[in-house]
Amino acid sequence: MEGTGHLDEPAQAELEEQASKLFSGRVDFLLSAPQLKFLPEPTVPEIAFCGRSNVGKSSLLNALTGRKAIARASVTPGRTQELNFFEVGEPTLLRLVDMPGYGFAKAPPKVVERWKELVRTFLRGRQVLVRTLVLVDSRHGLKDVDRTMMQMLDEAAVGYRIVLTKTDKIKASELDTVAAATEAEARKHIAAYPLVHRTSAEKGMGIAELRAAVLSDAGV
Ligand SMILES: Nc1nc2c(ncn2[C@@H]2O[C@H](COP(=O)(O)OP(=O)(O)O)[C@@H](O)[C@H]2O)c(=O)[nH]1
Ligand SMILES: [Mg+2]
Repeated sequence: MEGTGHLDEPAQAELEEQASKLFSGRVDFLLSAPQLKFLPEPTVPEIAFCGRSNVGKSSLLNALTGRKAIARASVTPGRTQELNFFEVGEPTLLRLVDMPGYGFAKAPPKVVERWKELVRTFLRGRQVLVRTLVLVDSRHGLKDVDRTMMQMLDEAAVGYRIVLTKTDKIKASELDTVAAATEAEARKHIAAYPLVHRTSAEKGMGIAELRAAVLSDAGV
């Protein structure tokens, strides 16, 4: 999808330039919150990232911030149950929140319940959370665990963008099909942005536009 969807070309280019400057500046890991009592003070707008384990979340965070390893890629899939906070800007203008991955194979029901509880409470109670990005592997499209996540976001009234990842791995025609199907489903969700983002952390596709969208969502 094209940037924020409602800007003319010069305005979009300027927003991308501004976003690129911001994200190439200060980006620091702040803290990791295994429980909600460890959340940082809600002082700036936050944008959260979520998706199935292995969807490419760490890689996307690294691509957005132009870092090699701000977020560790593939530690042990499904093991991380913390919310990781990163601060962007000097002084801090916004935070990125790396949410625990979901849909990992053979997770014990207790782990899944714990994940749901943590995420649901965070989504409902976090006043500064302005947007969530739901990452979806473009090779697979939406899965039931993504739909569960989307429903939780609808219920918490947290607006979200669906971001297709790893688009370098499929043909353009296949990407069009997946994007269309995903958008058709997004339109049925109250809190979903109707257009999907197409990204490749590997090739850099869609990254500048997504950065601009994040900046615009943060309203800074
Ligand atoms: N080809 C390709 N591979 C990717 C892309 N993004 C992530 N990957 C690979 O997918 C795997 C999982 O990525 P990671 O960022 O660790 O996923 P996470 O578990 O969601 O944080 C790694 O082997 C990455 O190298 C991409 O845009 N293109
Ligand atoms: Mg990761």
